[in-house]
Amino acid sequence: MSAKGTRETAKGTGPGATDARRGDNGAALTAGDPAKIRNVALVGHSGAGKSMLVEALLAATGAITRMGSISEGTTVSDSDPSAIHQQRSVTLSVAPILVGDIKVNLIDTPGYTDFTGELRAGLRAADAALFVVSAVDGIDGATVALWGECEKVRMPRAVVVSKLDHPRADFRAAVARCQEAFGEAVLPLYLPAVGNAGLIGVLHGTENEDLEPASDVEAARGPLIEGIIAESEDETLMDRYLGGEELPLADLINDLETAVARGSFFPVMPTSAETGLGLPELMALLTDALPSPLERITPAVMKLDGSSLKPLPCDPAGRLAAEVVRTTVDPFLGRVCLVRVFSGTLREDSSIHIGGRGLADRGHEDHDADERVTHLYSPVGSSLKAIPKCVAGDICAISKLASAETGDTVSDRGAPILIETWNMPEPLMPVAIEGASRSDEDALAKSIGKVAAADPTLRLERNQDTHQLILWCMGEAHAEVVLDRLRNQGVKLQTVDVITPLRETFATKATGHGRHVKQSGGHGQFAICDIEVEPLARGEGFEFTDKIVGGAIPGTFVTSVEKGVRSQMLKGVSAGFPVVDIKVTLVGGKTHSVDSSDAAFQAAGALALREAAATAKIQLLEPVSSVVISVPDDYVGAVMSDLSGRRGRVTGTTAADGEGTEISAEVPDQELLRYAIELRALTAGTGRFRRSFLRHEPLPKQA
Ligand SMILES: Nc1nc2c(ncn2[C@@H]2O[C@H](COP(=O)(O)OP(=O)(O)O)[C@@H](O)[C@H]2O)c(=O)[nH]1
Ligand SMILES: [Mg+2]
Repeated sequence: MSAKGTRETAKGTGPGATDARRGDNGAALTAGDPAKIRNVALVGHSGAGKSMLVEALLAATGAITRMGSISEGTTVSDSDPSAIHQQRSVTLSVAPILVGDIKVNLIDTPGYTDFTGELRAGLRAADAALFVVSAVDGIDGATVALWGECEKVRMPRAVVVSKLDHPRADFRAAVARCQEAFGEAVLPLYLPAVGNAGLIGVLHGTENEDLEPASDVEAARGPLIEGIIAESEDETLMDRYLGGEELPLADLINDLETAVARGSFFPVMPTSAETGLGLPELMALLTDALPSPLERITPAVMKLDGSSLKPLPCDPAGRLAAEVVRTTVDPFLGRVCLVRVFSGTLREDSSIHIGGRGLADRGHEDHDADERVTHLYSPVGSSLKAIPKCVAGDICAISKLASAETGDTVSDRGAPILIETWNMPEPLMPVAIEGASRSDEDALAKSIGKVAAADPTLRLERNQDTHQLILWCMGEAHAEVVLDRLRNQGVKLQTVDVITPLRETFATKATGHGRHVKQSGGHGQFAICDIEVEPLARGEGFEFTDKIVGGAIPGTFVTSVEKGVRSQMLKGVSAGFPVVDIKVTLVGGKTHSVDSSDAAFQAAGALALREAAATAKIQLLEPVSSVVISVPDDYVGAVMSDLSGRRGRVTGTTAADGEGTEISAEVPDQELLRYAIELRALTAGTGRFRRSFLRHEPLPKQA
């Protein structure tokens, strides 16, 4: 497998380093039947143990022969150089395991808020979510909010309590925290036996006679059974149970699995990646209770012209509908796309259509292209194993697609379609960068496009006024990853302060005399004009009137004066920012029959505006944005008082649909430079905001 060999060299672990750990359950890599596939996204706080759990499951099923480590950067999930550097996952990563004859695609997502774009993509590719919660730590607000989002779309979920081997681990306390955060329908399906020697099933019991059940197993049984039958479709069960009947175990397990697959009941599973505790039970849950792709509704599809189509079934023989959930640029393979197939079958050597819409504001123009699938792979982290086909419900990687970007639809060339795109988060933290030298500027211009194409959570802006190159990022950790990627392409660059594009205007009336006269020898220049400048209201722009009587300046030169004034307005008259909201009236001037010219009157017009500015009061204007912040009610007070510290004006609050409050405010852009991270800190990761430019307002002296 040549592709695999190059990947390992790229990882810097030396050729064959990963091979030594790779087992050979290769059969897991091609699935033929959607009923035998599970796609599970591991989500939760950074450091909860998701990547180690993936590693442990890979080892337990023989996909790798021994586990890698987070601190050494040798796990299957975290192979990105930035991930190894930051010691946390920065991208989503897929690794399949084979449990019995079922292929489970484990989709590891980064927990850190900066990388929610990757998390969204992971959930898009998944049919169920595994919330990983550390037995040692609390549950953060962002994870609770994510649970709420999954609830809205009825995403099937289970909770894994991790790190049970840890000296401070307390499973019961962790379950109590889960119930407080996620609700009553979250109940343990297993409890650790005394000494963490194994698990005892609250329903299933255990076949291992050496295990000593913890004292609370019996007590947990009643609530679990009630929890299951409360969600059961069989309404007679509750009556039978309340009537004292002993319900058959098989029926209960059956109902449990149905409720989990429907997204109405959420089992809690104790585990330790370190000791392997709970892994067999977790694998059984993944295959038996979590839904196959056949049980999930596929995303909406439409024709290229936007007209809608009937929903596609998850059928390998159906029309091809697949989606690029992630793109990376591999130094050896070029572009590698991670693809979830929703319908039909992707085959090696087939002709496909690639279409992308709706991300023009992120620098991705709408596009359509016909391409060929030359190489199809099953991904195991960043290692790729060639496969001949990928059926509906499965996840694969395609290399060497020239035009594909994250969010694009892959369909049949003969029957092209588009899948409705998912919600990608808006990057709100600006970082200004420049090349260390002129040649680095050129290299930067070349590389930045590639980096942006791979990352829909990055937005590029070349600011018209300040000429700065701005990277709009999700936060500092994301910015660091983006800068790393640019530096890895050999670009020397530095970050600089973001300049807020101010404006200038006249706060008082003024008159200006523009005299551009050069008549010493040769062809002379002669233009004289007098103007009056008055302030206009905010947003009115520019007005020019000609009040000359008696034709002191002929019409063509009046236009020249206006041109000169306009070009001076772009350059500014005081601090180098464009002048806006003024009215200029041409009131007088002189012309020479030979020496007057367009150029001379332009120069005179510009000079007249500068002269007027010298006697007027010039006011700087700053951009102000309209901001809408959504927070849980608990944080409304803190957010409001923080806003007033930012010179913000709250214009209203409303109850958001669902829960929490939406605060509308007007805030100067200058005060929003780091709001993406500061709001997060203020609200324990739960606050979100969106912003849009509103208007320019006078910049107060002290700002
Ligand atoms: N004691 C113990 N530590 C663990 C376990 N799983 C993960 N860790 C440690 O917890 C930290 C975060 O783990 P990681 O898998 O990167 O978490 P992620 O951010 O959720 O992917 C690392 O230092 C791991 O070594 C476990 O089962 N037991
Ligand atoms: Mg991780």
